[in-house]
Amino acid sequence: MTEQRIAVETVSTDNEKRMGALKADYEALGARLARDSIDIEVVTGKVREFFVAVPSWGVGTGGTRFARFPGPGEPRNIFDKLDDCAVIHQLTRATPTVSLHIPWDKVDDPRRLKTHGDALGLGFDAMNSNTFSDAPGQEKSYKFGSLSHTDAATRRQAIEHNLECIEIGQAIGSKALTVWIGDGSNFPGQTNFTRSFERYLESMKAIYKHLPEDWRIFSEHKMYEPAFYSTVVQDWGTNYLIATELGDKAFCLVDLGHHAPNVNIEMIVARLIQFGKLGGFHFNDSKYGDDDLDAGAVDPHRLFLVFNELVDAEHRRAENYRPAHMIDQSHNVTDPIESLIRSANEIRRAYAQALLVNRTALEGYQDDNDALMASETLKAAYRTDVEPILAMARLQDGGAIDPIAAYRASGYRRNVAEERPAVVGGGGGIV
Ligand SMILES: [Mn+2]
Repeated sequence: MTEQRIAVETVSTDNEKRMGALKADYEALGARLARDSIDIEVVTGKVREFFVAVPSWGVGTGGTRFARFPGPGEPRNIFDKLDDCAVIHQLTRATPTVSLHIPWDKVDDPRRLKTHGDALGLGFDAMNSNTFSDAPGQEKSYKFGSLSHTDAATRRQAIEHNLECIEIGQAIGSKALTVWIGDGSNFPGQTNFTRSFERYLESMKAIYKHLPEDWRIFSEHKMYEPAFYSTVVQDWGTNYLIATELGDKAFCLVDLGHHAPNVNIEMIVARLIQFGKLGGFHFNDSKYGDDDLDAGAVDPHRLFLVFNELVDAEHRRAENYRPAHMIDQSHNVTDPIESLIRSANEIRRAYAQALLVNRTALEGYQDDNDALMASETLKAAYRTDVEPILAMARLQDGGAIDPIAAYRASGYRRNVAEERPAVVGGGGGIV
């Protein structure tokens, strides 16, 4: 029996109030879609089967390099974090797994994580290693790099850390390792591009050698930051080279915030799908850089265009296509639970809208070079308000019609603030 963090009655009372309106809206949308020969039940069914993993680090308040302003009831440890993640899943029914970060989520016995997750009905998605900061008591520093470091002993330590992440992951049922490194340089001439990439590849191969048969490894590219002149894994091209060099279990992870402004991310996604190397996503949104804002909050159309590529791949049964969906965000001015609820819904919204694209018509317009109608075909799907589908999907799985309203009605944050001591703010640094 799954332990519910929010009283079931709170959710059902809030749902009662909204049930009549939802039924009317759902019926109206169903009739509208039926005119285009789309069965709303089929779309709702697909949305119900679409899931995205929540990052354990996302339920704590984030910050910028200037400051962090903690909110009430901050999770004290990974068990509190899992409780918060369970709330998000209880209300959205879209986030049954959590992505852990080591060493932040390390406990003496990883089986305790599994037991706590099981009780809450949560599983574990990809493990994230951390060689971009120094853990207390760590022998070698990553100040000048980790997997690509000039010093062999430092590289060895970074490799061992990744192997430890795999080991912990195996104990809790994870099946993937995500590797993002902060390695790079701040000044021209500081590092030799070729040598540092050679060292990185050698280290990654050492990790890959120990990857269990049924696991996948995701490498994540990022054009800049924390290194400001160059990073070792800077773009999708380099990422593709890595995945190809390593082998069949290696894939590229696309974090939407890790590109130059105006880069055509949906096209990168299409290329990686075409060559069987798309591993998955870190969803978030941004205006200027790696802002880690809520998915779909700034540019929902871009999110839709990414999903248009994903549904296209699903539609033509692309080979080696099994992307992992994960959120990677930092919540600085909102209640992290509310931001993650909203993000999970926005990601499902983009998926539902992409499912409405008339692909046969689109292909015809593309073949006829009818640019306007091809563009209109995408626009027609994007303009459709699919909220009744999303709400119905949540309701049918026992979630909330309006999850943020139900969350606020529950008083969850107030309640946990009573047992979790207030965190003092201050120093900068994203957590
Ligand atoms: Mn990321």
